[in-house]
Amino acid sequence: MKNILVTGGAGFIGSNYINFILNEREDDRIINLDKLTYAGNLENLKDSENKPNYIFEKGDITNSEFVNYVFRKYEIKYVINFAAESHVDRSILGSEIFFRTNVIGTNVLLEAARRYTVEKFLQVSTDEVYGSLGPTGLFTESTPVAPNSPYSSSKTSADLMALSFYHTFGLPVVITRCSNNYGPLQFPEKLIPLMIINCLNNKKLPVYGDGLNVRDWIYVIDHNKAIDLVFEKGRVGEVYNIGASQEMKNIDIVKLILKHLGKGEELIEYVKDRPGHDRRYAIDSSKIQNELGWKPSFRFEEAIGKTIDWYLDNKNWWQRIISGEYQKYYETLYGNRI
Ligand code: NAD
Ligand code: TDX
Repeated sequence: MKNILVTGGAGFIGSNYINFILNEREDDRIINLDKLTYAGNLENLKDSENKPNYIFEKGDITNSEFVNYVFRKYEIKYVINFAAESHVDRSILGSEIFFRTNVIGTNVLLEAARRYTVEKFLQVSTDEVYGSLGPTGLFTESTPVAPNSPYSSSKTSADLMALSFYHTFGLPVVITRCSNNYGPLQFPEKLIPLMIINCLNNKKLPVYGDGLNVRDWIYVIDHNKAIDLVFEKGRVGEVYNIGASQEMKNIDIVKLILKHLGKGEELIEYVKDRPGHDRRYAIDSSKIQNELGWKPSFRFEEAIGKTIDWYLDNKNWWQRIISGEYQKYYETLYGNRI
């Protein structure tokens, strides 16, 4: 049995990961360490919470005393670090917490991993570390890092730190860099759930700038299968890009959601652009495909429909979220843009 510390397991990707893994196998024990920030929601884990090999510990990855206690208590030998502040717009409104959690928090975990001789440490990272692309080309693992937002610069710092722990101390670190995820349980500050929910509420759909920025979309289950493979078989000291080669312009996604929900394009509202808005992301994932045999199984056209249906079927989940603190954030961000 492996004792796997999963941090940030109450967030979007982490909770999908835990639910998926605990459904697949019973021989690993997952210890989910999460601070339960605005983005963390234990309701995401209701399918897993009663499983005997699932444990939840509420805590902050920047608290080294607590992190060390968790490593000791559960004899942690494996770490998958999902925990992060993850939203670019919030990092523009206030960057401090991004550097605290994403950089200091990762440092605390790496130090604990050294102390307790962890056998694998997977750092979940993002394609945003590579900066922005022009109309052509793809990010490969050897593309130089050139982050543009406080969020992406904090993730880049964490990546470089993790690699330095491999080179200096021989800590068995591996890094995944994935493109934009979508699917069930995504917090409604991100493009796809925000547009679905606004559409269902007949609210305006705020498209930044000219709407022609491009993102490369991957269904969250495909991302998590890739993480699992890298966790099991990825070579330490290496970076693996993850992406499903499904580039879309933002405006085309918004129109697709409107069409799927039978609403008119008059709901679209072009608003002031995000400062420093990266124009295009696109991932070359041939390394993980050729070396580890991963390939994505969901096509965007099909999985976006599944995702929209999930939000239609789970109105209670997102209504509870948007009725609280989130309302204040929405006013702060979009009040200034219109
Ligand atoms: P999310 O914001 O939905 O979830 C983050 C989770 O981390 C939450 O449960 C939160 O409570 C927890 N957390 C935050 N600060 C913490 C702290 N100090 N201590 C302990 N827990 C803390 O994020 P997500 O979209 O699920 O992203 C997960 C990871 O994947 C992040 O590292 C992100 O950078 C990376 N990533 C995300 C995407 C994407 O499209 N969402 C793409 C590539 C990489
Ligand atoms: O209201 C909006 N209007 C809009 O036009 C929002 C929220 C977004 N956008 C645009 C900005 C981006 O071009 O949509 C695109 C996607 O935006 P986000 O969902 O905020 O994602 P992004 O900034 O691309 O970052 C995401 O992918 C990489 C995740 O939030 C990161 O955690 C991940 O690392």
